[in-house]
Amino acid sequence: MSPAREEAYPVPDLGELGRRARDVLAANDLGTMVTAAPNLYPHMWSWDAAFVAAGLSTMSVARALQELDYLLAAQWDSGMIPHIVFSDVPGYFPDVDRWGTRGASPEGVKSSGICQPPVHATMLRRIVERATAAGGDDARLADGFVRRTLPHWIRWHAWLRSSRGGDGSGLLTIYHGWESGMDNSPRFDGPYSRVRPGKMEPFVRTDTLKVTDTSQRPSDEEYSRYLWLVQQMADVRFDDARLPEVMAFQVKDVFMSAIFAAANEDLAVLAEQFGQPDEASRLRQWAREFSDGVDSTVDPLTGLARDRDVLTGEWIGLPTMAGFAPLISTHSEQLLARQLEILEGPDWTGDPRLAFPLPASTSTTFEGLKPRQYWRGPVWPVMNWYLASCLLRRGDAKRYGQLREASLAQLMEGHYAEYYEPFTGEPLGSMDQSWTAAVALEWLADPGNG
Ligand code: 2M8
Repeated sequence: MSPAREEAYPVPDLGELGRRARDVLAANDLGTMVTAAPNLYPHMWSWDAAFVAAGLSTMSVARALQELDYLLAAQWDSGMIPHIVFSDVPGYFPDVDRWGTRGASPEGVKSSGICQPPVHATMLRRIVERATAAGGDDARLADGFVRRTLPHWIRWHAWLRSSRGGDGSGLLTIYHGWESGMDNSPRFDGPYSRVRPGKMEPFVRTDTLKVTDTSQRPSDEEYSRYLWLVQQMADVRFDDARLPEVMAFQVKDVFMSAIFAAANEDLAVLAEQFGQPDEASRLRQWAREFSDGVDSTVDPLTGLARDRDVLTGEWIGLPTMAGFAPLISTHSEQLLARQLEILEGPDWTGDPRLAFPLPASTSTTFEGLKPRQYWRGPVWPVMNWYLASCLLRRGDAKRYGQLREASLAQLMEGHYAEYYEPFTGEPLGSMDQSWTAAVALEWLADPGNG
């Protein structure tokens, strides 16, 4: 780090950061679930819940497992874990009625009808390791939890593999940008441009009532496409087998596929530990299949991984964070080295204009960069922690340490914001985002030096 950078980094007051993170999670906790954020997202989101559970486990393994249990209770008969489990708090749109999932979801479950990236098994493995190291009640609880829930996590992975990745490409298909978790990323501009909304119920958004600077959120036109896709699914009663025939948006999501590859490896470790060697070897096969699938998308010119539009067959090679999918899952040392070089180069964390040397959601030199707009440019703390934790798993304590230092310095500004402006460090979106607080606790709990 340059001397100028060095100076820009105050030594973080870890105690204060940790206390604030705990306060955010406690305030967002409804008792049954920790909502993704107060007001803006007053429900449980699938991948948020997994990150939140990891953060909670630094304080209470029991509370962390309860969070995962609550999510699992909403699992559909097919094996899908829905992307939203609704609380009774009003004020989020689209709500369960607009989703039209009643009858398709299990009796008593109020959920959306799509999925999100499967980070759960990776977070569960983390929690189990933490609990095992603590011993005593924590270890016993985690042991009982894995024994009881392992079949459900395996069913989730089996559903992803068969319904979304059964074509042998080693890549998962998404039918809605919301499934990627990176809703309005420029990755999806091409596929969305071909979604032509038909006749549907009028709607009133609630997100722009809460984030009143509308330049930070997707546009109304984008929302009408999002809702049209919901309607297309509802029209076939969320029948997985019919989605390929009817959906106007179908993308092979490379980042989600890499997450799936890593999660299969983690679930295989748990299956092995808990006496299921056959399941472990099936999961390892999927891990390999999807890590190969991700590697196969890399553009030899840019070195970045690419999505593919299933309906047109076109590659989507924009410089977004998804291009770094191989950092999560590749077995190729050469590819890993090339990706790290790009990551640390002038288009990403090496850009001297950055407030902190952290990867943004798109390259900072990308012509379509919108530094304040959601997934079109801001820095997302949760993603930085996730990528860093993948590097640490590979034994790269040095880079983990650098990302940790910059991430903690970023969070010193006094909020746990959903996302940050890359050049000024201004907090944006929700100011009390649960997963941001959760990953702060993870950074604090794990200095990365073993
Ligand atoms: C955002 O997505 C939701 C829709 O799912 C929204 O904008 O209403 C995304 O950032 C997503 O990745 C995240 O899980 C969710 C809750 O934090 O918010």
